[in-house]
Amino acid sequence: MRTTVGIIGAGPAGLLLARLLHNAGIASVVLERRNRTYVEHRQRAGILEQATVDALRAAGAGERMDREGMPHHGIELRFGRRTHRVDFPSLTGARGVMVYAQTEVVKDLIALQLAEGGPLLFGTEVTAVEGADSDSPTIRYLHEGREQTLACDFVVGCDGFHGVSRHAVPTSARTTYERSYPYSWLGILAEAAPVYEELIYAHSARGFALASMRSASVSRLYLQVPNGTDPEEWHDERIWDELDARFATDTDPGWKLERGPVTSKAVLPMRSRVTEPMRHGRVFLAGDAAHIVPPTGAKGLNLAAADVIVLARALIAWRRTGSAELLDTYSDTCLRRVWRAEHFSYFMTTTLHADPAQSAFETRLQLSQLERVVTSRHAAAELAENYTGLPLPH
Ligand code: RFL
Ligand code: PHB
Repeated sequence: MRTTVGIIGAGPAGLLLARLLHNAGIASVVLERRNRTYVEHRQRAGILEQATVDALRAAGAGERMDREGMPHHGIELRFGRRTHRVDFPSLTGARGVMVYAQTEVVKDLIALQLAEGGPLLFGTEVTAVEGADSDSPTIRYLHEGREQTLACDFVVGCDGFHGVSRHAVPTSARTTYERSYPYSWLGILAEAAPVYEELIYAHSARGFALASMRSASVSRLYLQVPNGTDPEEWHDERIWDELDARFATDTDPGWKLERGPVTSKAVLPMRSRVTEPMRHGRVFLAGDAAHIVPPTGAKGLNLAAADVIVLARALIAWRRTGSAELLDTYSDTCLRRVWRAEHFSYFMTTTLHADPAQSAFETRLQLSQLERVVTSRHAAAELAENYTGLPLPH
């Protein structure tokens, strides 16, 4: 088989790239290791930045998002047993975010790809990418038990944290920067109406907690837990009690979450990692294949979308004019935004979590920083600009 752009991975990065290329008349093939049901039900992100929302709409993939997604104009920060609101539009010049789950973005993009786009092969495991330095890199993959190859003009590795495409960049040409964190998240989905209108990020002596949502009747909630925690140690009542304790305030002592059946429960490690550069020859990396952030800043999916928007523009320019200029600047352009999001995610994570090794002095610094965010317009605007997302490069 032969195509213009071989895309490895049908997560948000691979699927959005395929859609953007299709809209510009550029052929691609998407190869995905898992089956469709698995990909459509993997519980992950929930927050879309303004630029991601705009890009999905422009790509013709925003119809259900605009019907079912929930626009949010701020977040709540709880600390010191008090609650504060950070208002996005007044701090950022009318920017906001959309609560619309990654599962739904992926479902929408898969449906469009299967109806209108090029081949999308599920159950297809890529084993290697060869010839990155040549004019025709090749993807080796296993499909229905047979090894096959896909010859491409370009290969884009959108295969996430555990993918293989990163290895197409020789170790001598790549540098990885990383950090792990001394805590994880226990994430649950519950059939319970959110009793809050906006997301609540809580700093407490008992650890971090986050209240998010999926719809008017489904809550998505997270608790900081020690690394290595077995989710089975946390029966439902223990989770609800702990969430209530971490969100408690002195001003509204009766405030409690609505409880309901917990339908999914998982422990997620927290990591930061960047691989540079995001390109070697005719192989490009995008999304989690190139960089990971801890989820506290809600940036992972949005960075994945930003990468492929920049890359699609570069491939379209190459096709129309023959110029490789934007392909050559792809990695640097993305990495500037990636490092900003890495810093913001690190800031949100380390300011809101209780590191088991942290001293009382460090806890007071966290509280002082949070106090600054809610009392200084400049500090609040810094958070709001980063959270709603910096504009995409032109
Ligand atoms: P994905 O989604 O991991 O997709 C990669 C795809 O590649 C496939 N694959 C292969 N296919 C073929 N051959 C191989 N050898 C392959 N190896 C892998 C995989 O099966 C998969 O389908 O990467 P992508 O597209 O870069 O998207 C990244 C996002 O998924 C990720 O950054 C976000 O989910 C991160 N994240 C959040 N991001 C946000 O922007 N906002 C949020 O609110 C947010 N919350 C979260 C999150 C991530 C979380 N977890 C689970 C780490 C909350 C959580 C709990
Ligand atoms: C989510 O809704 O899953 C979510 C929201 C905000 C985050 C992380 C996850 O920072």
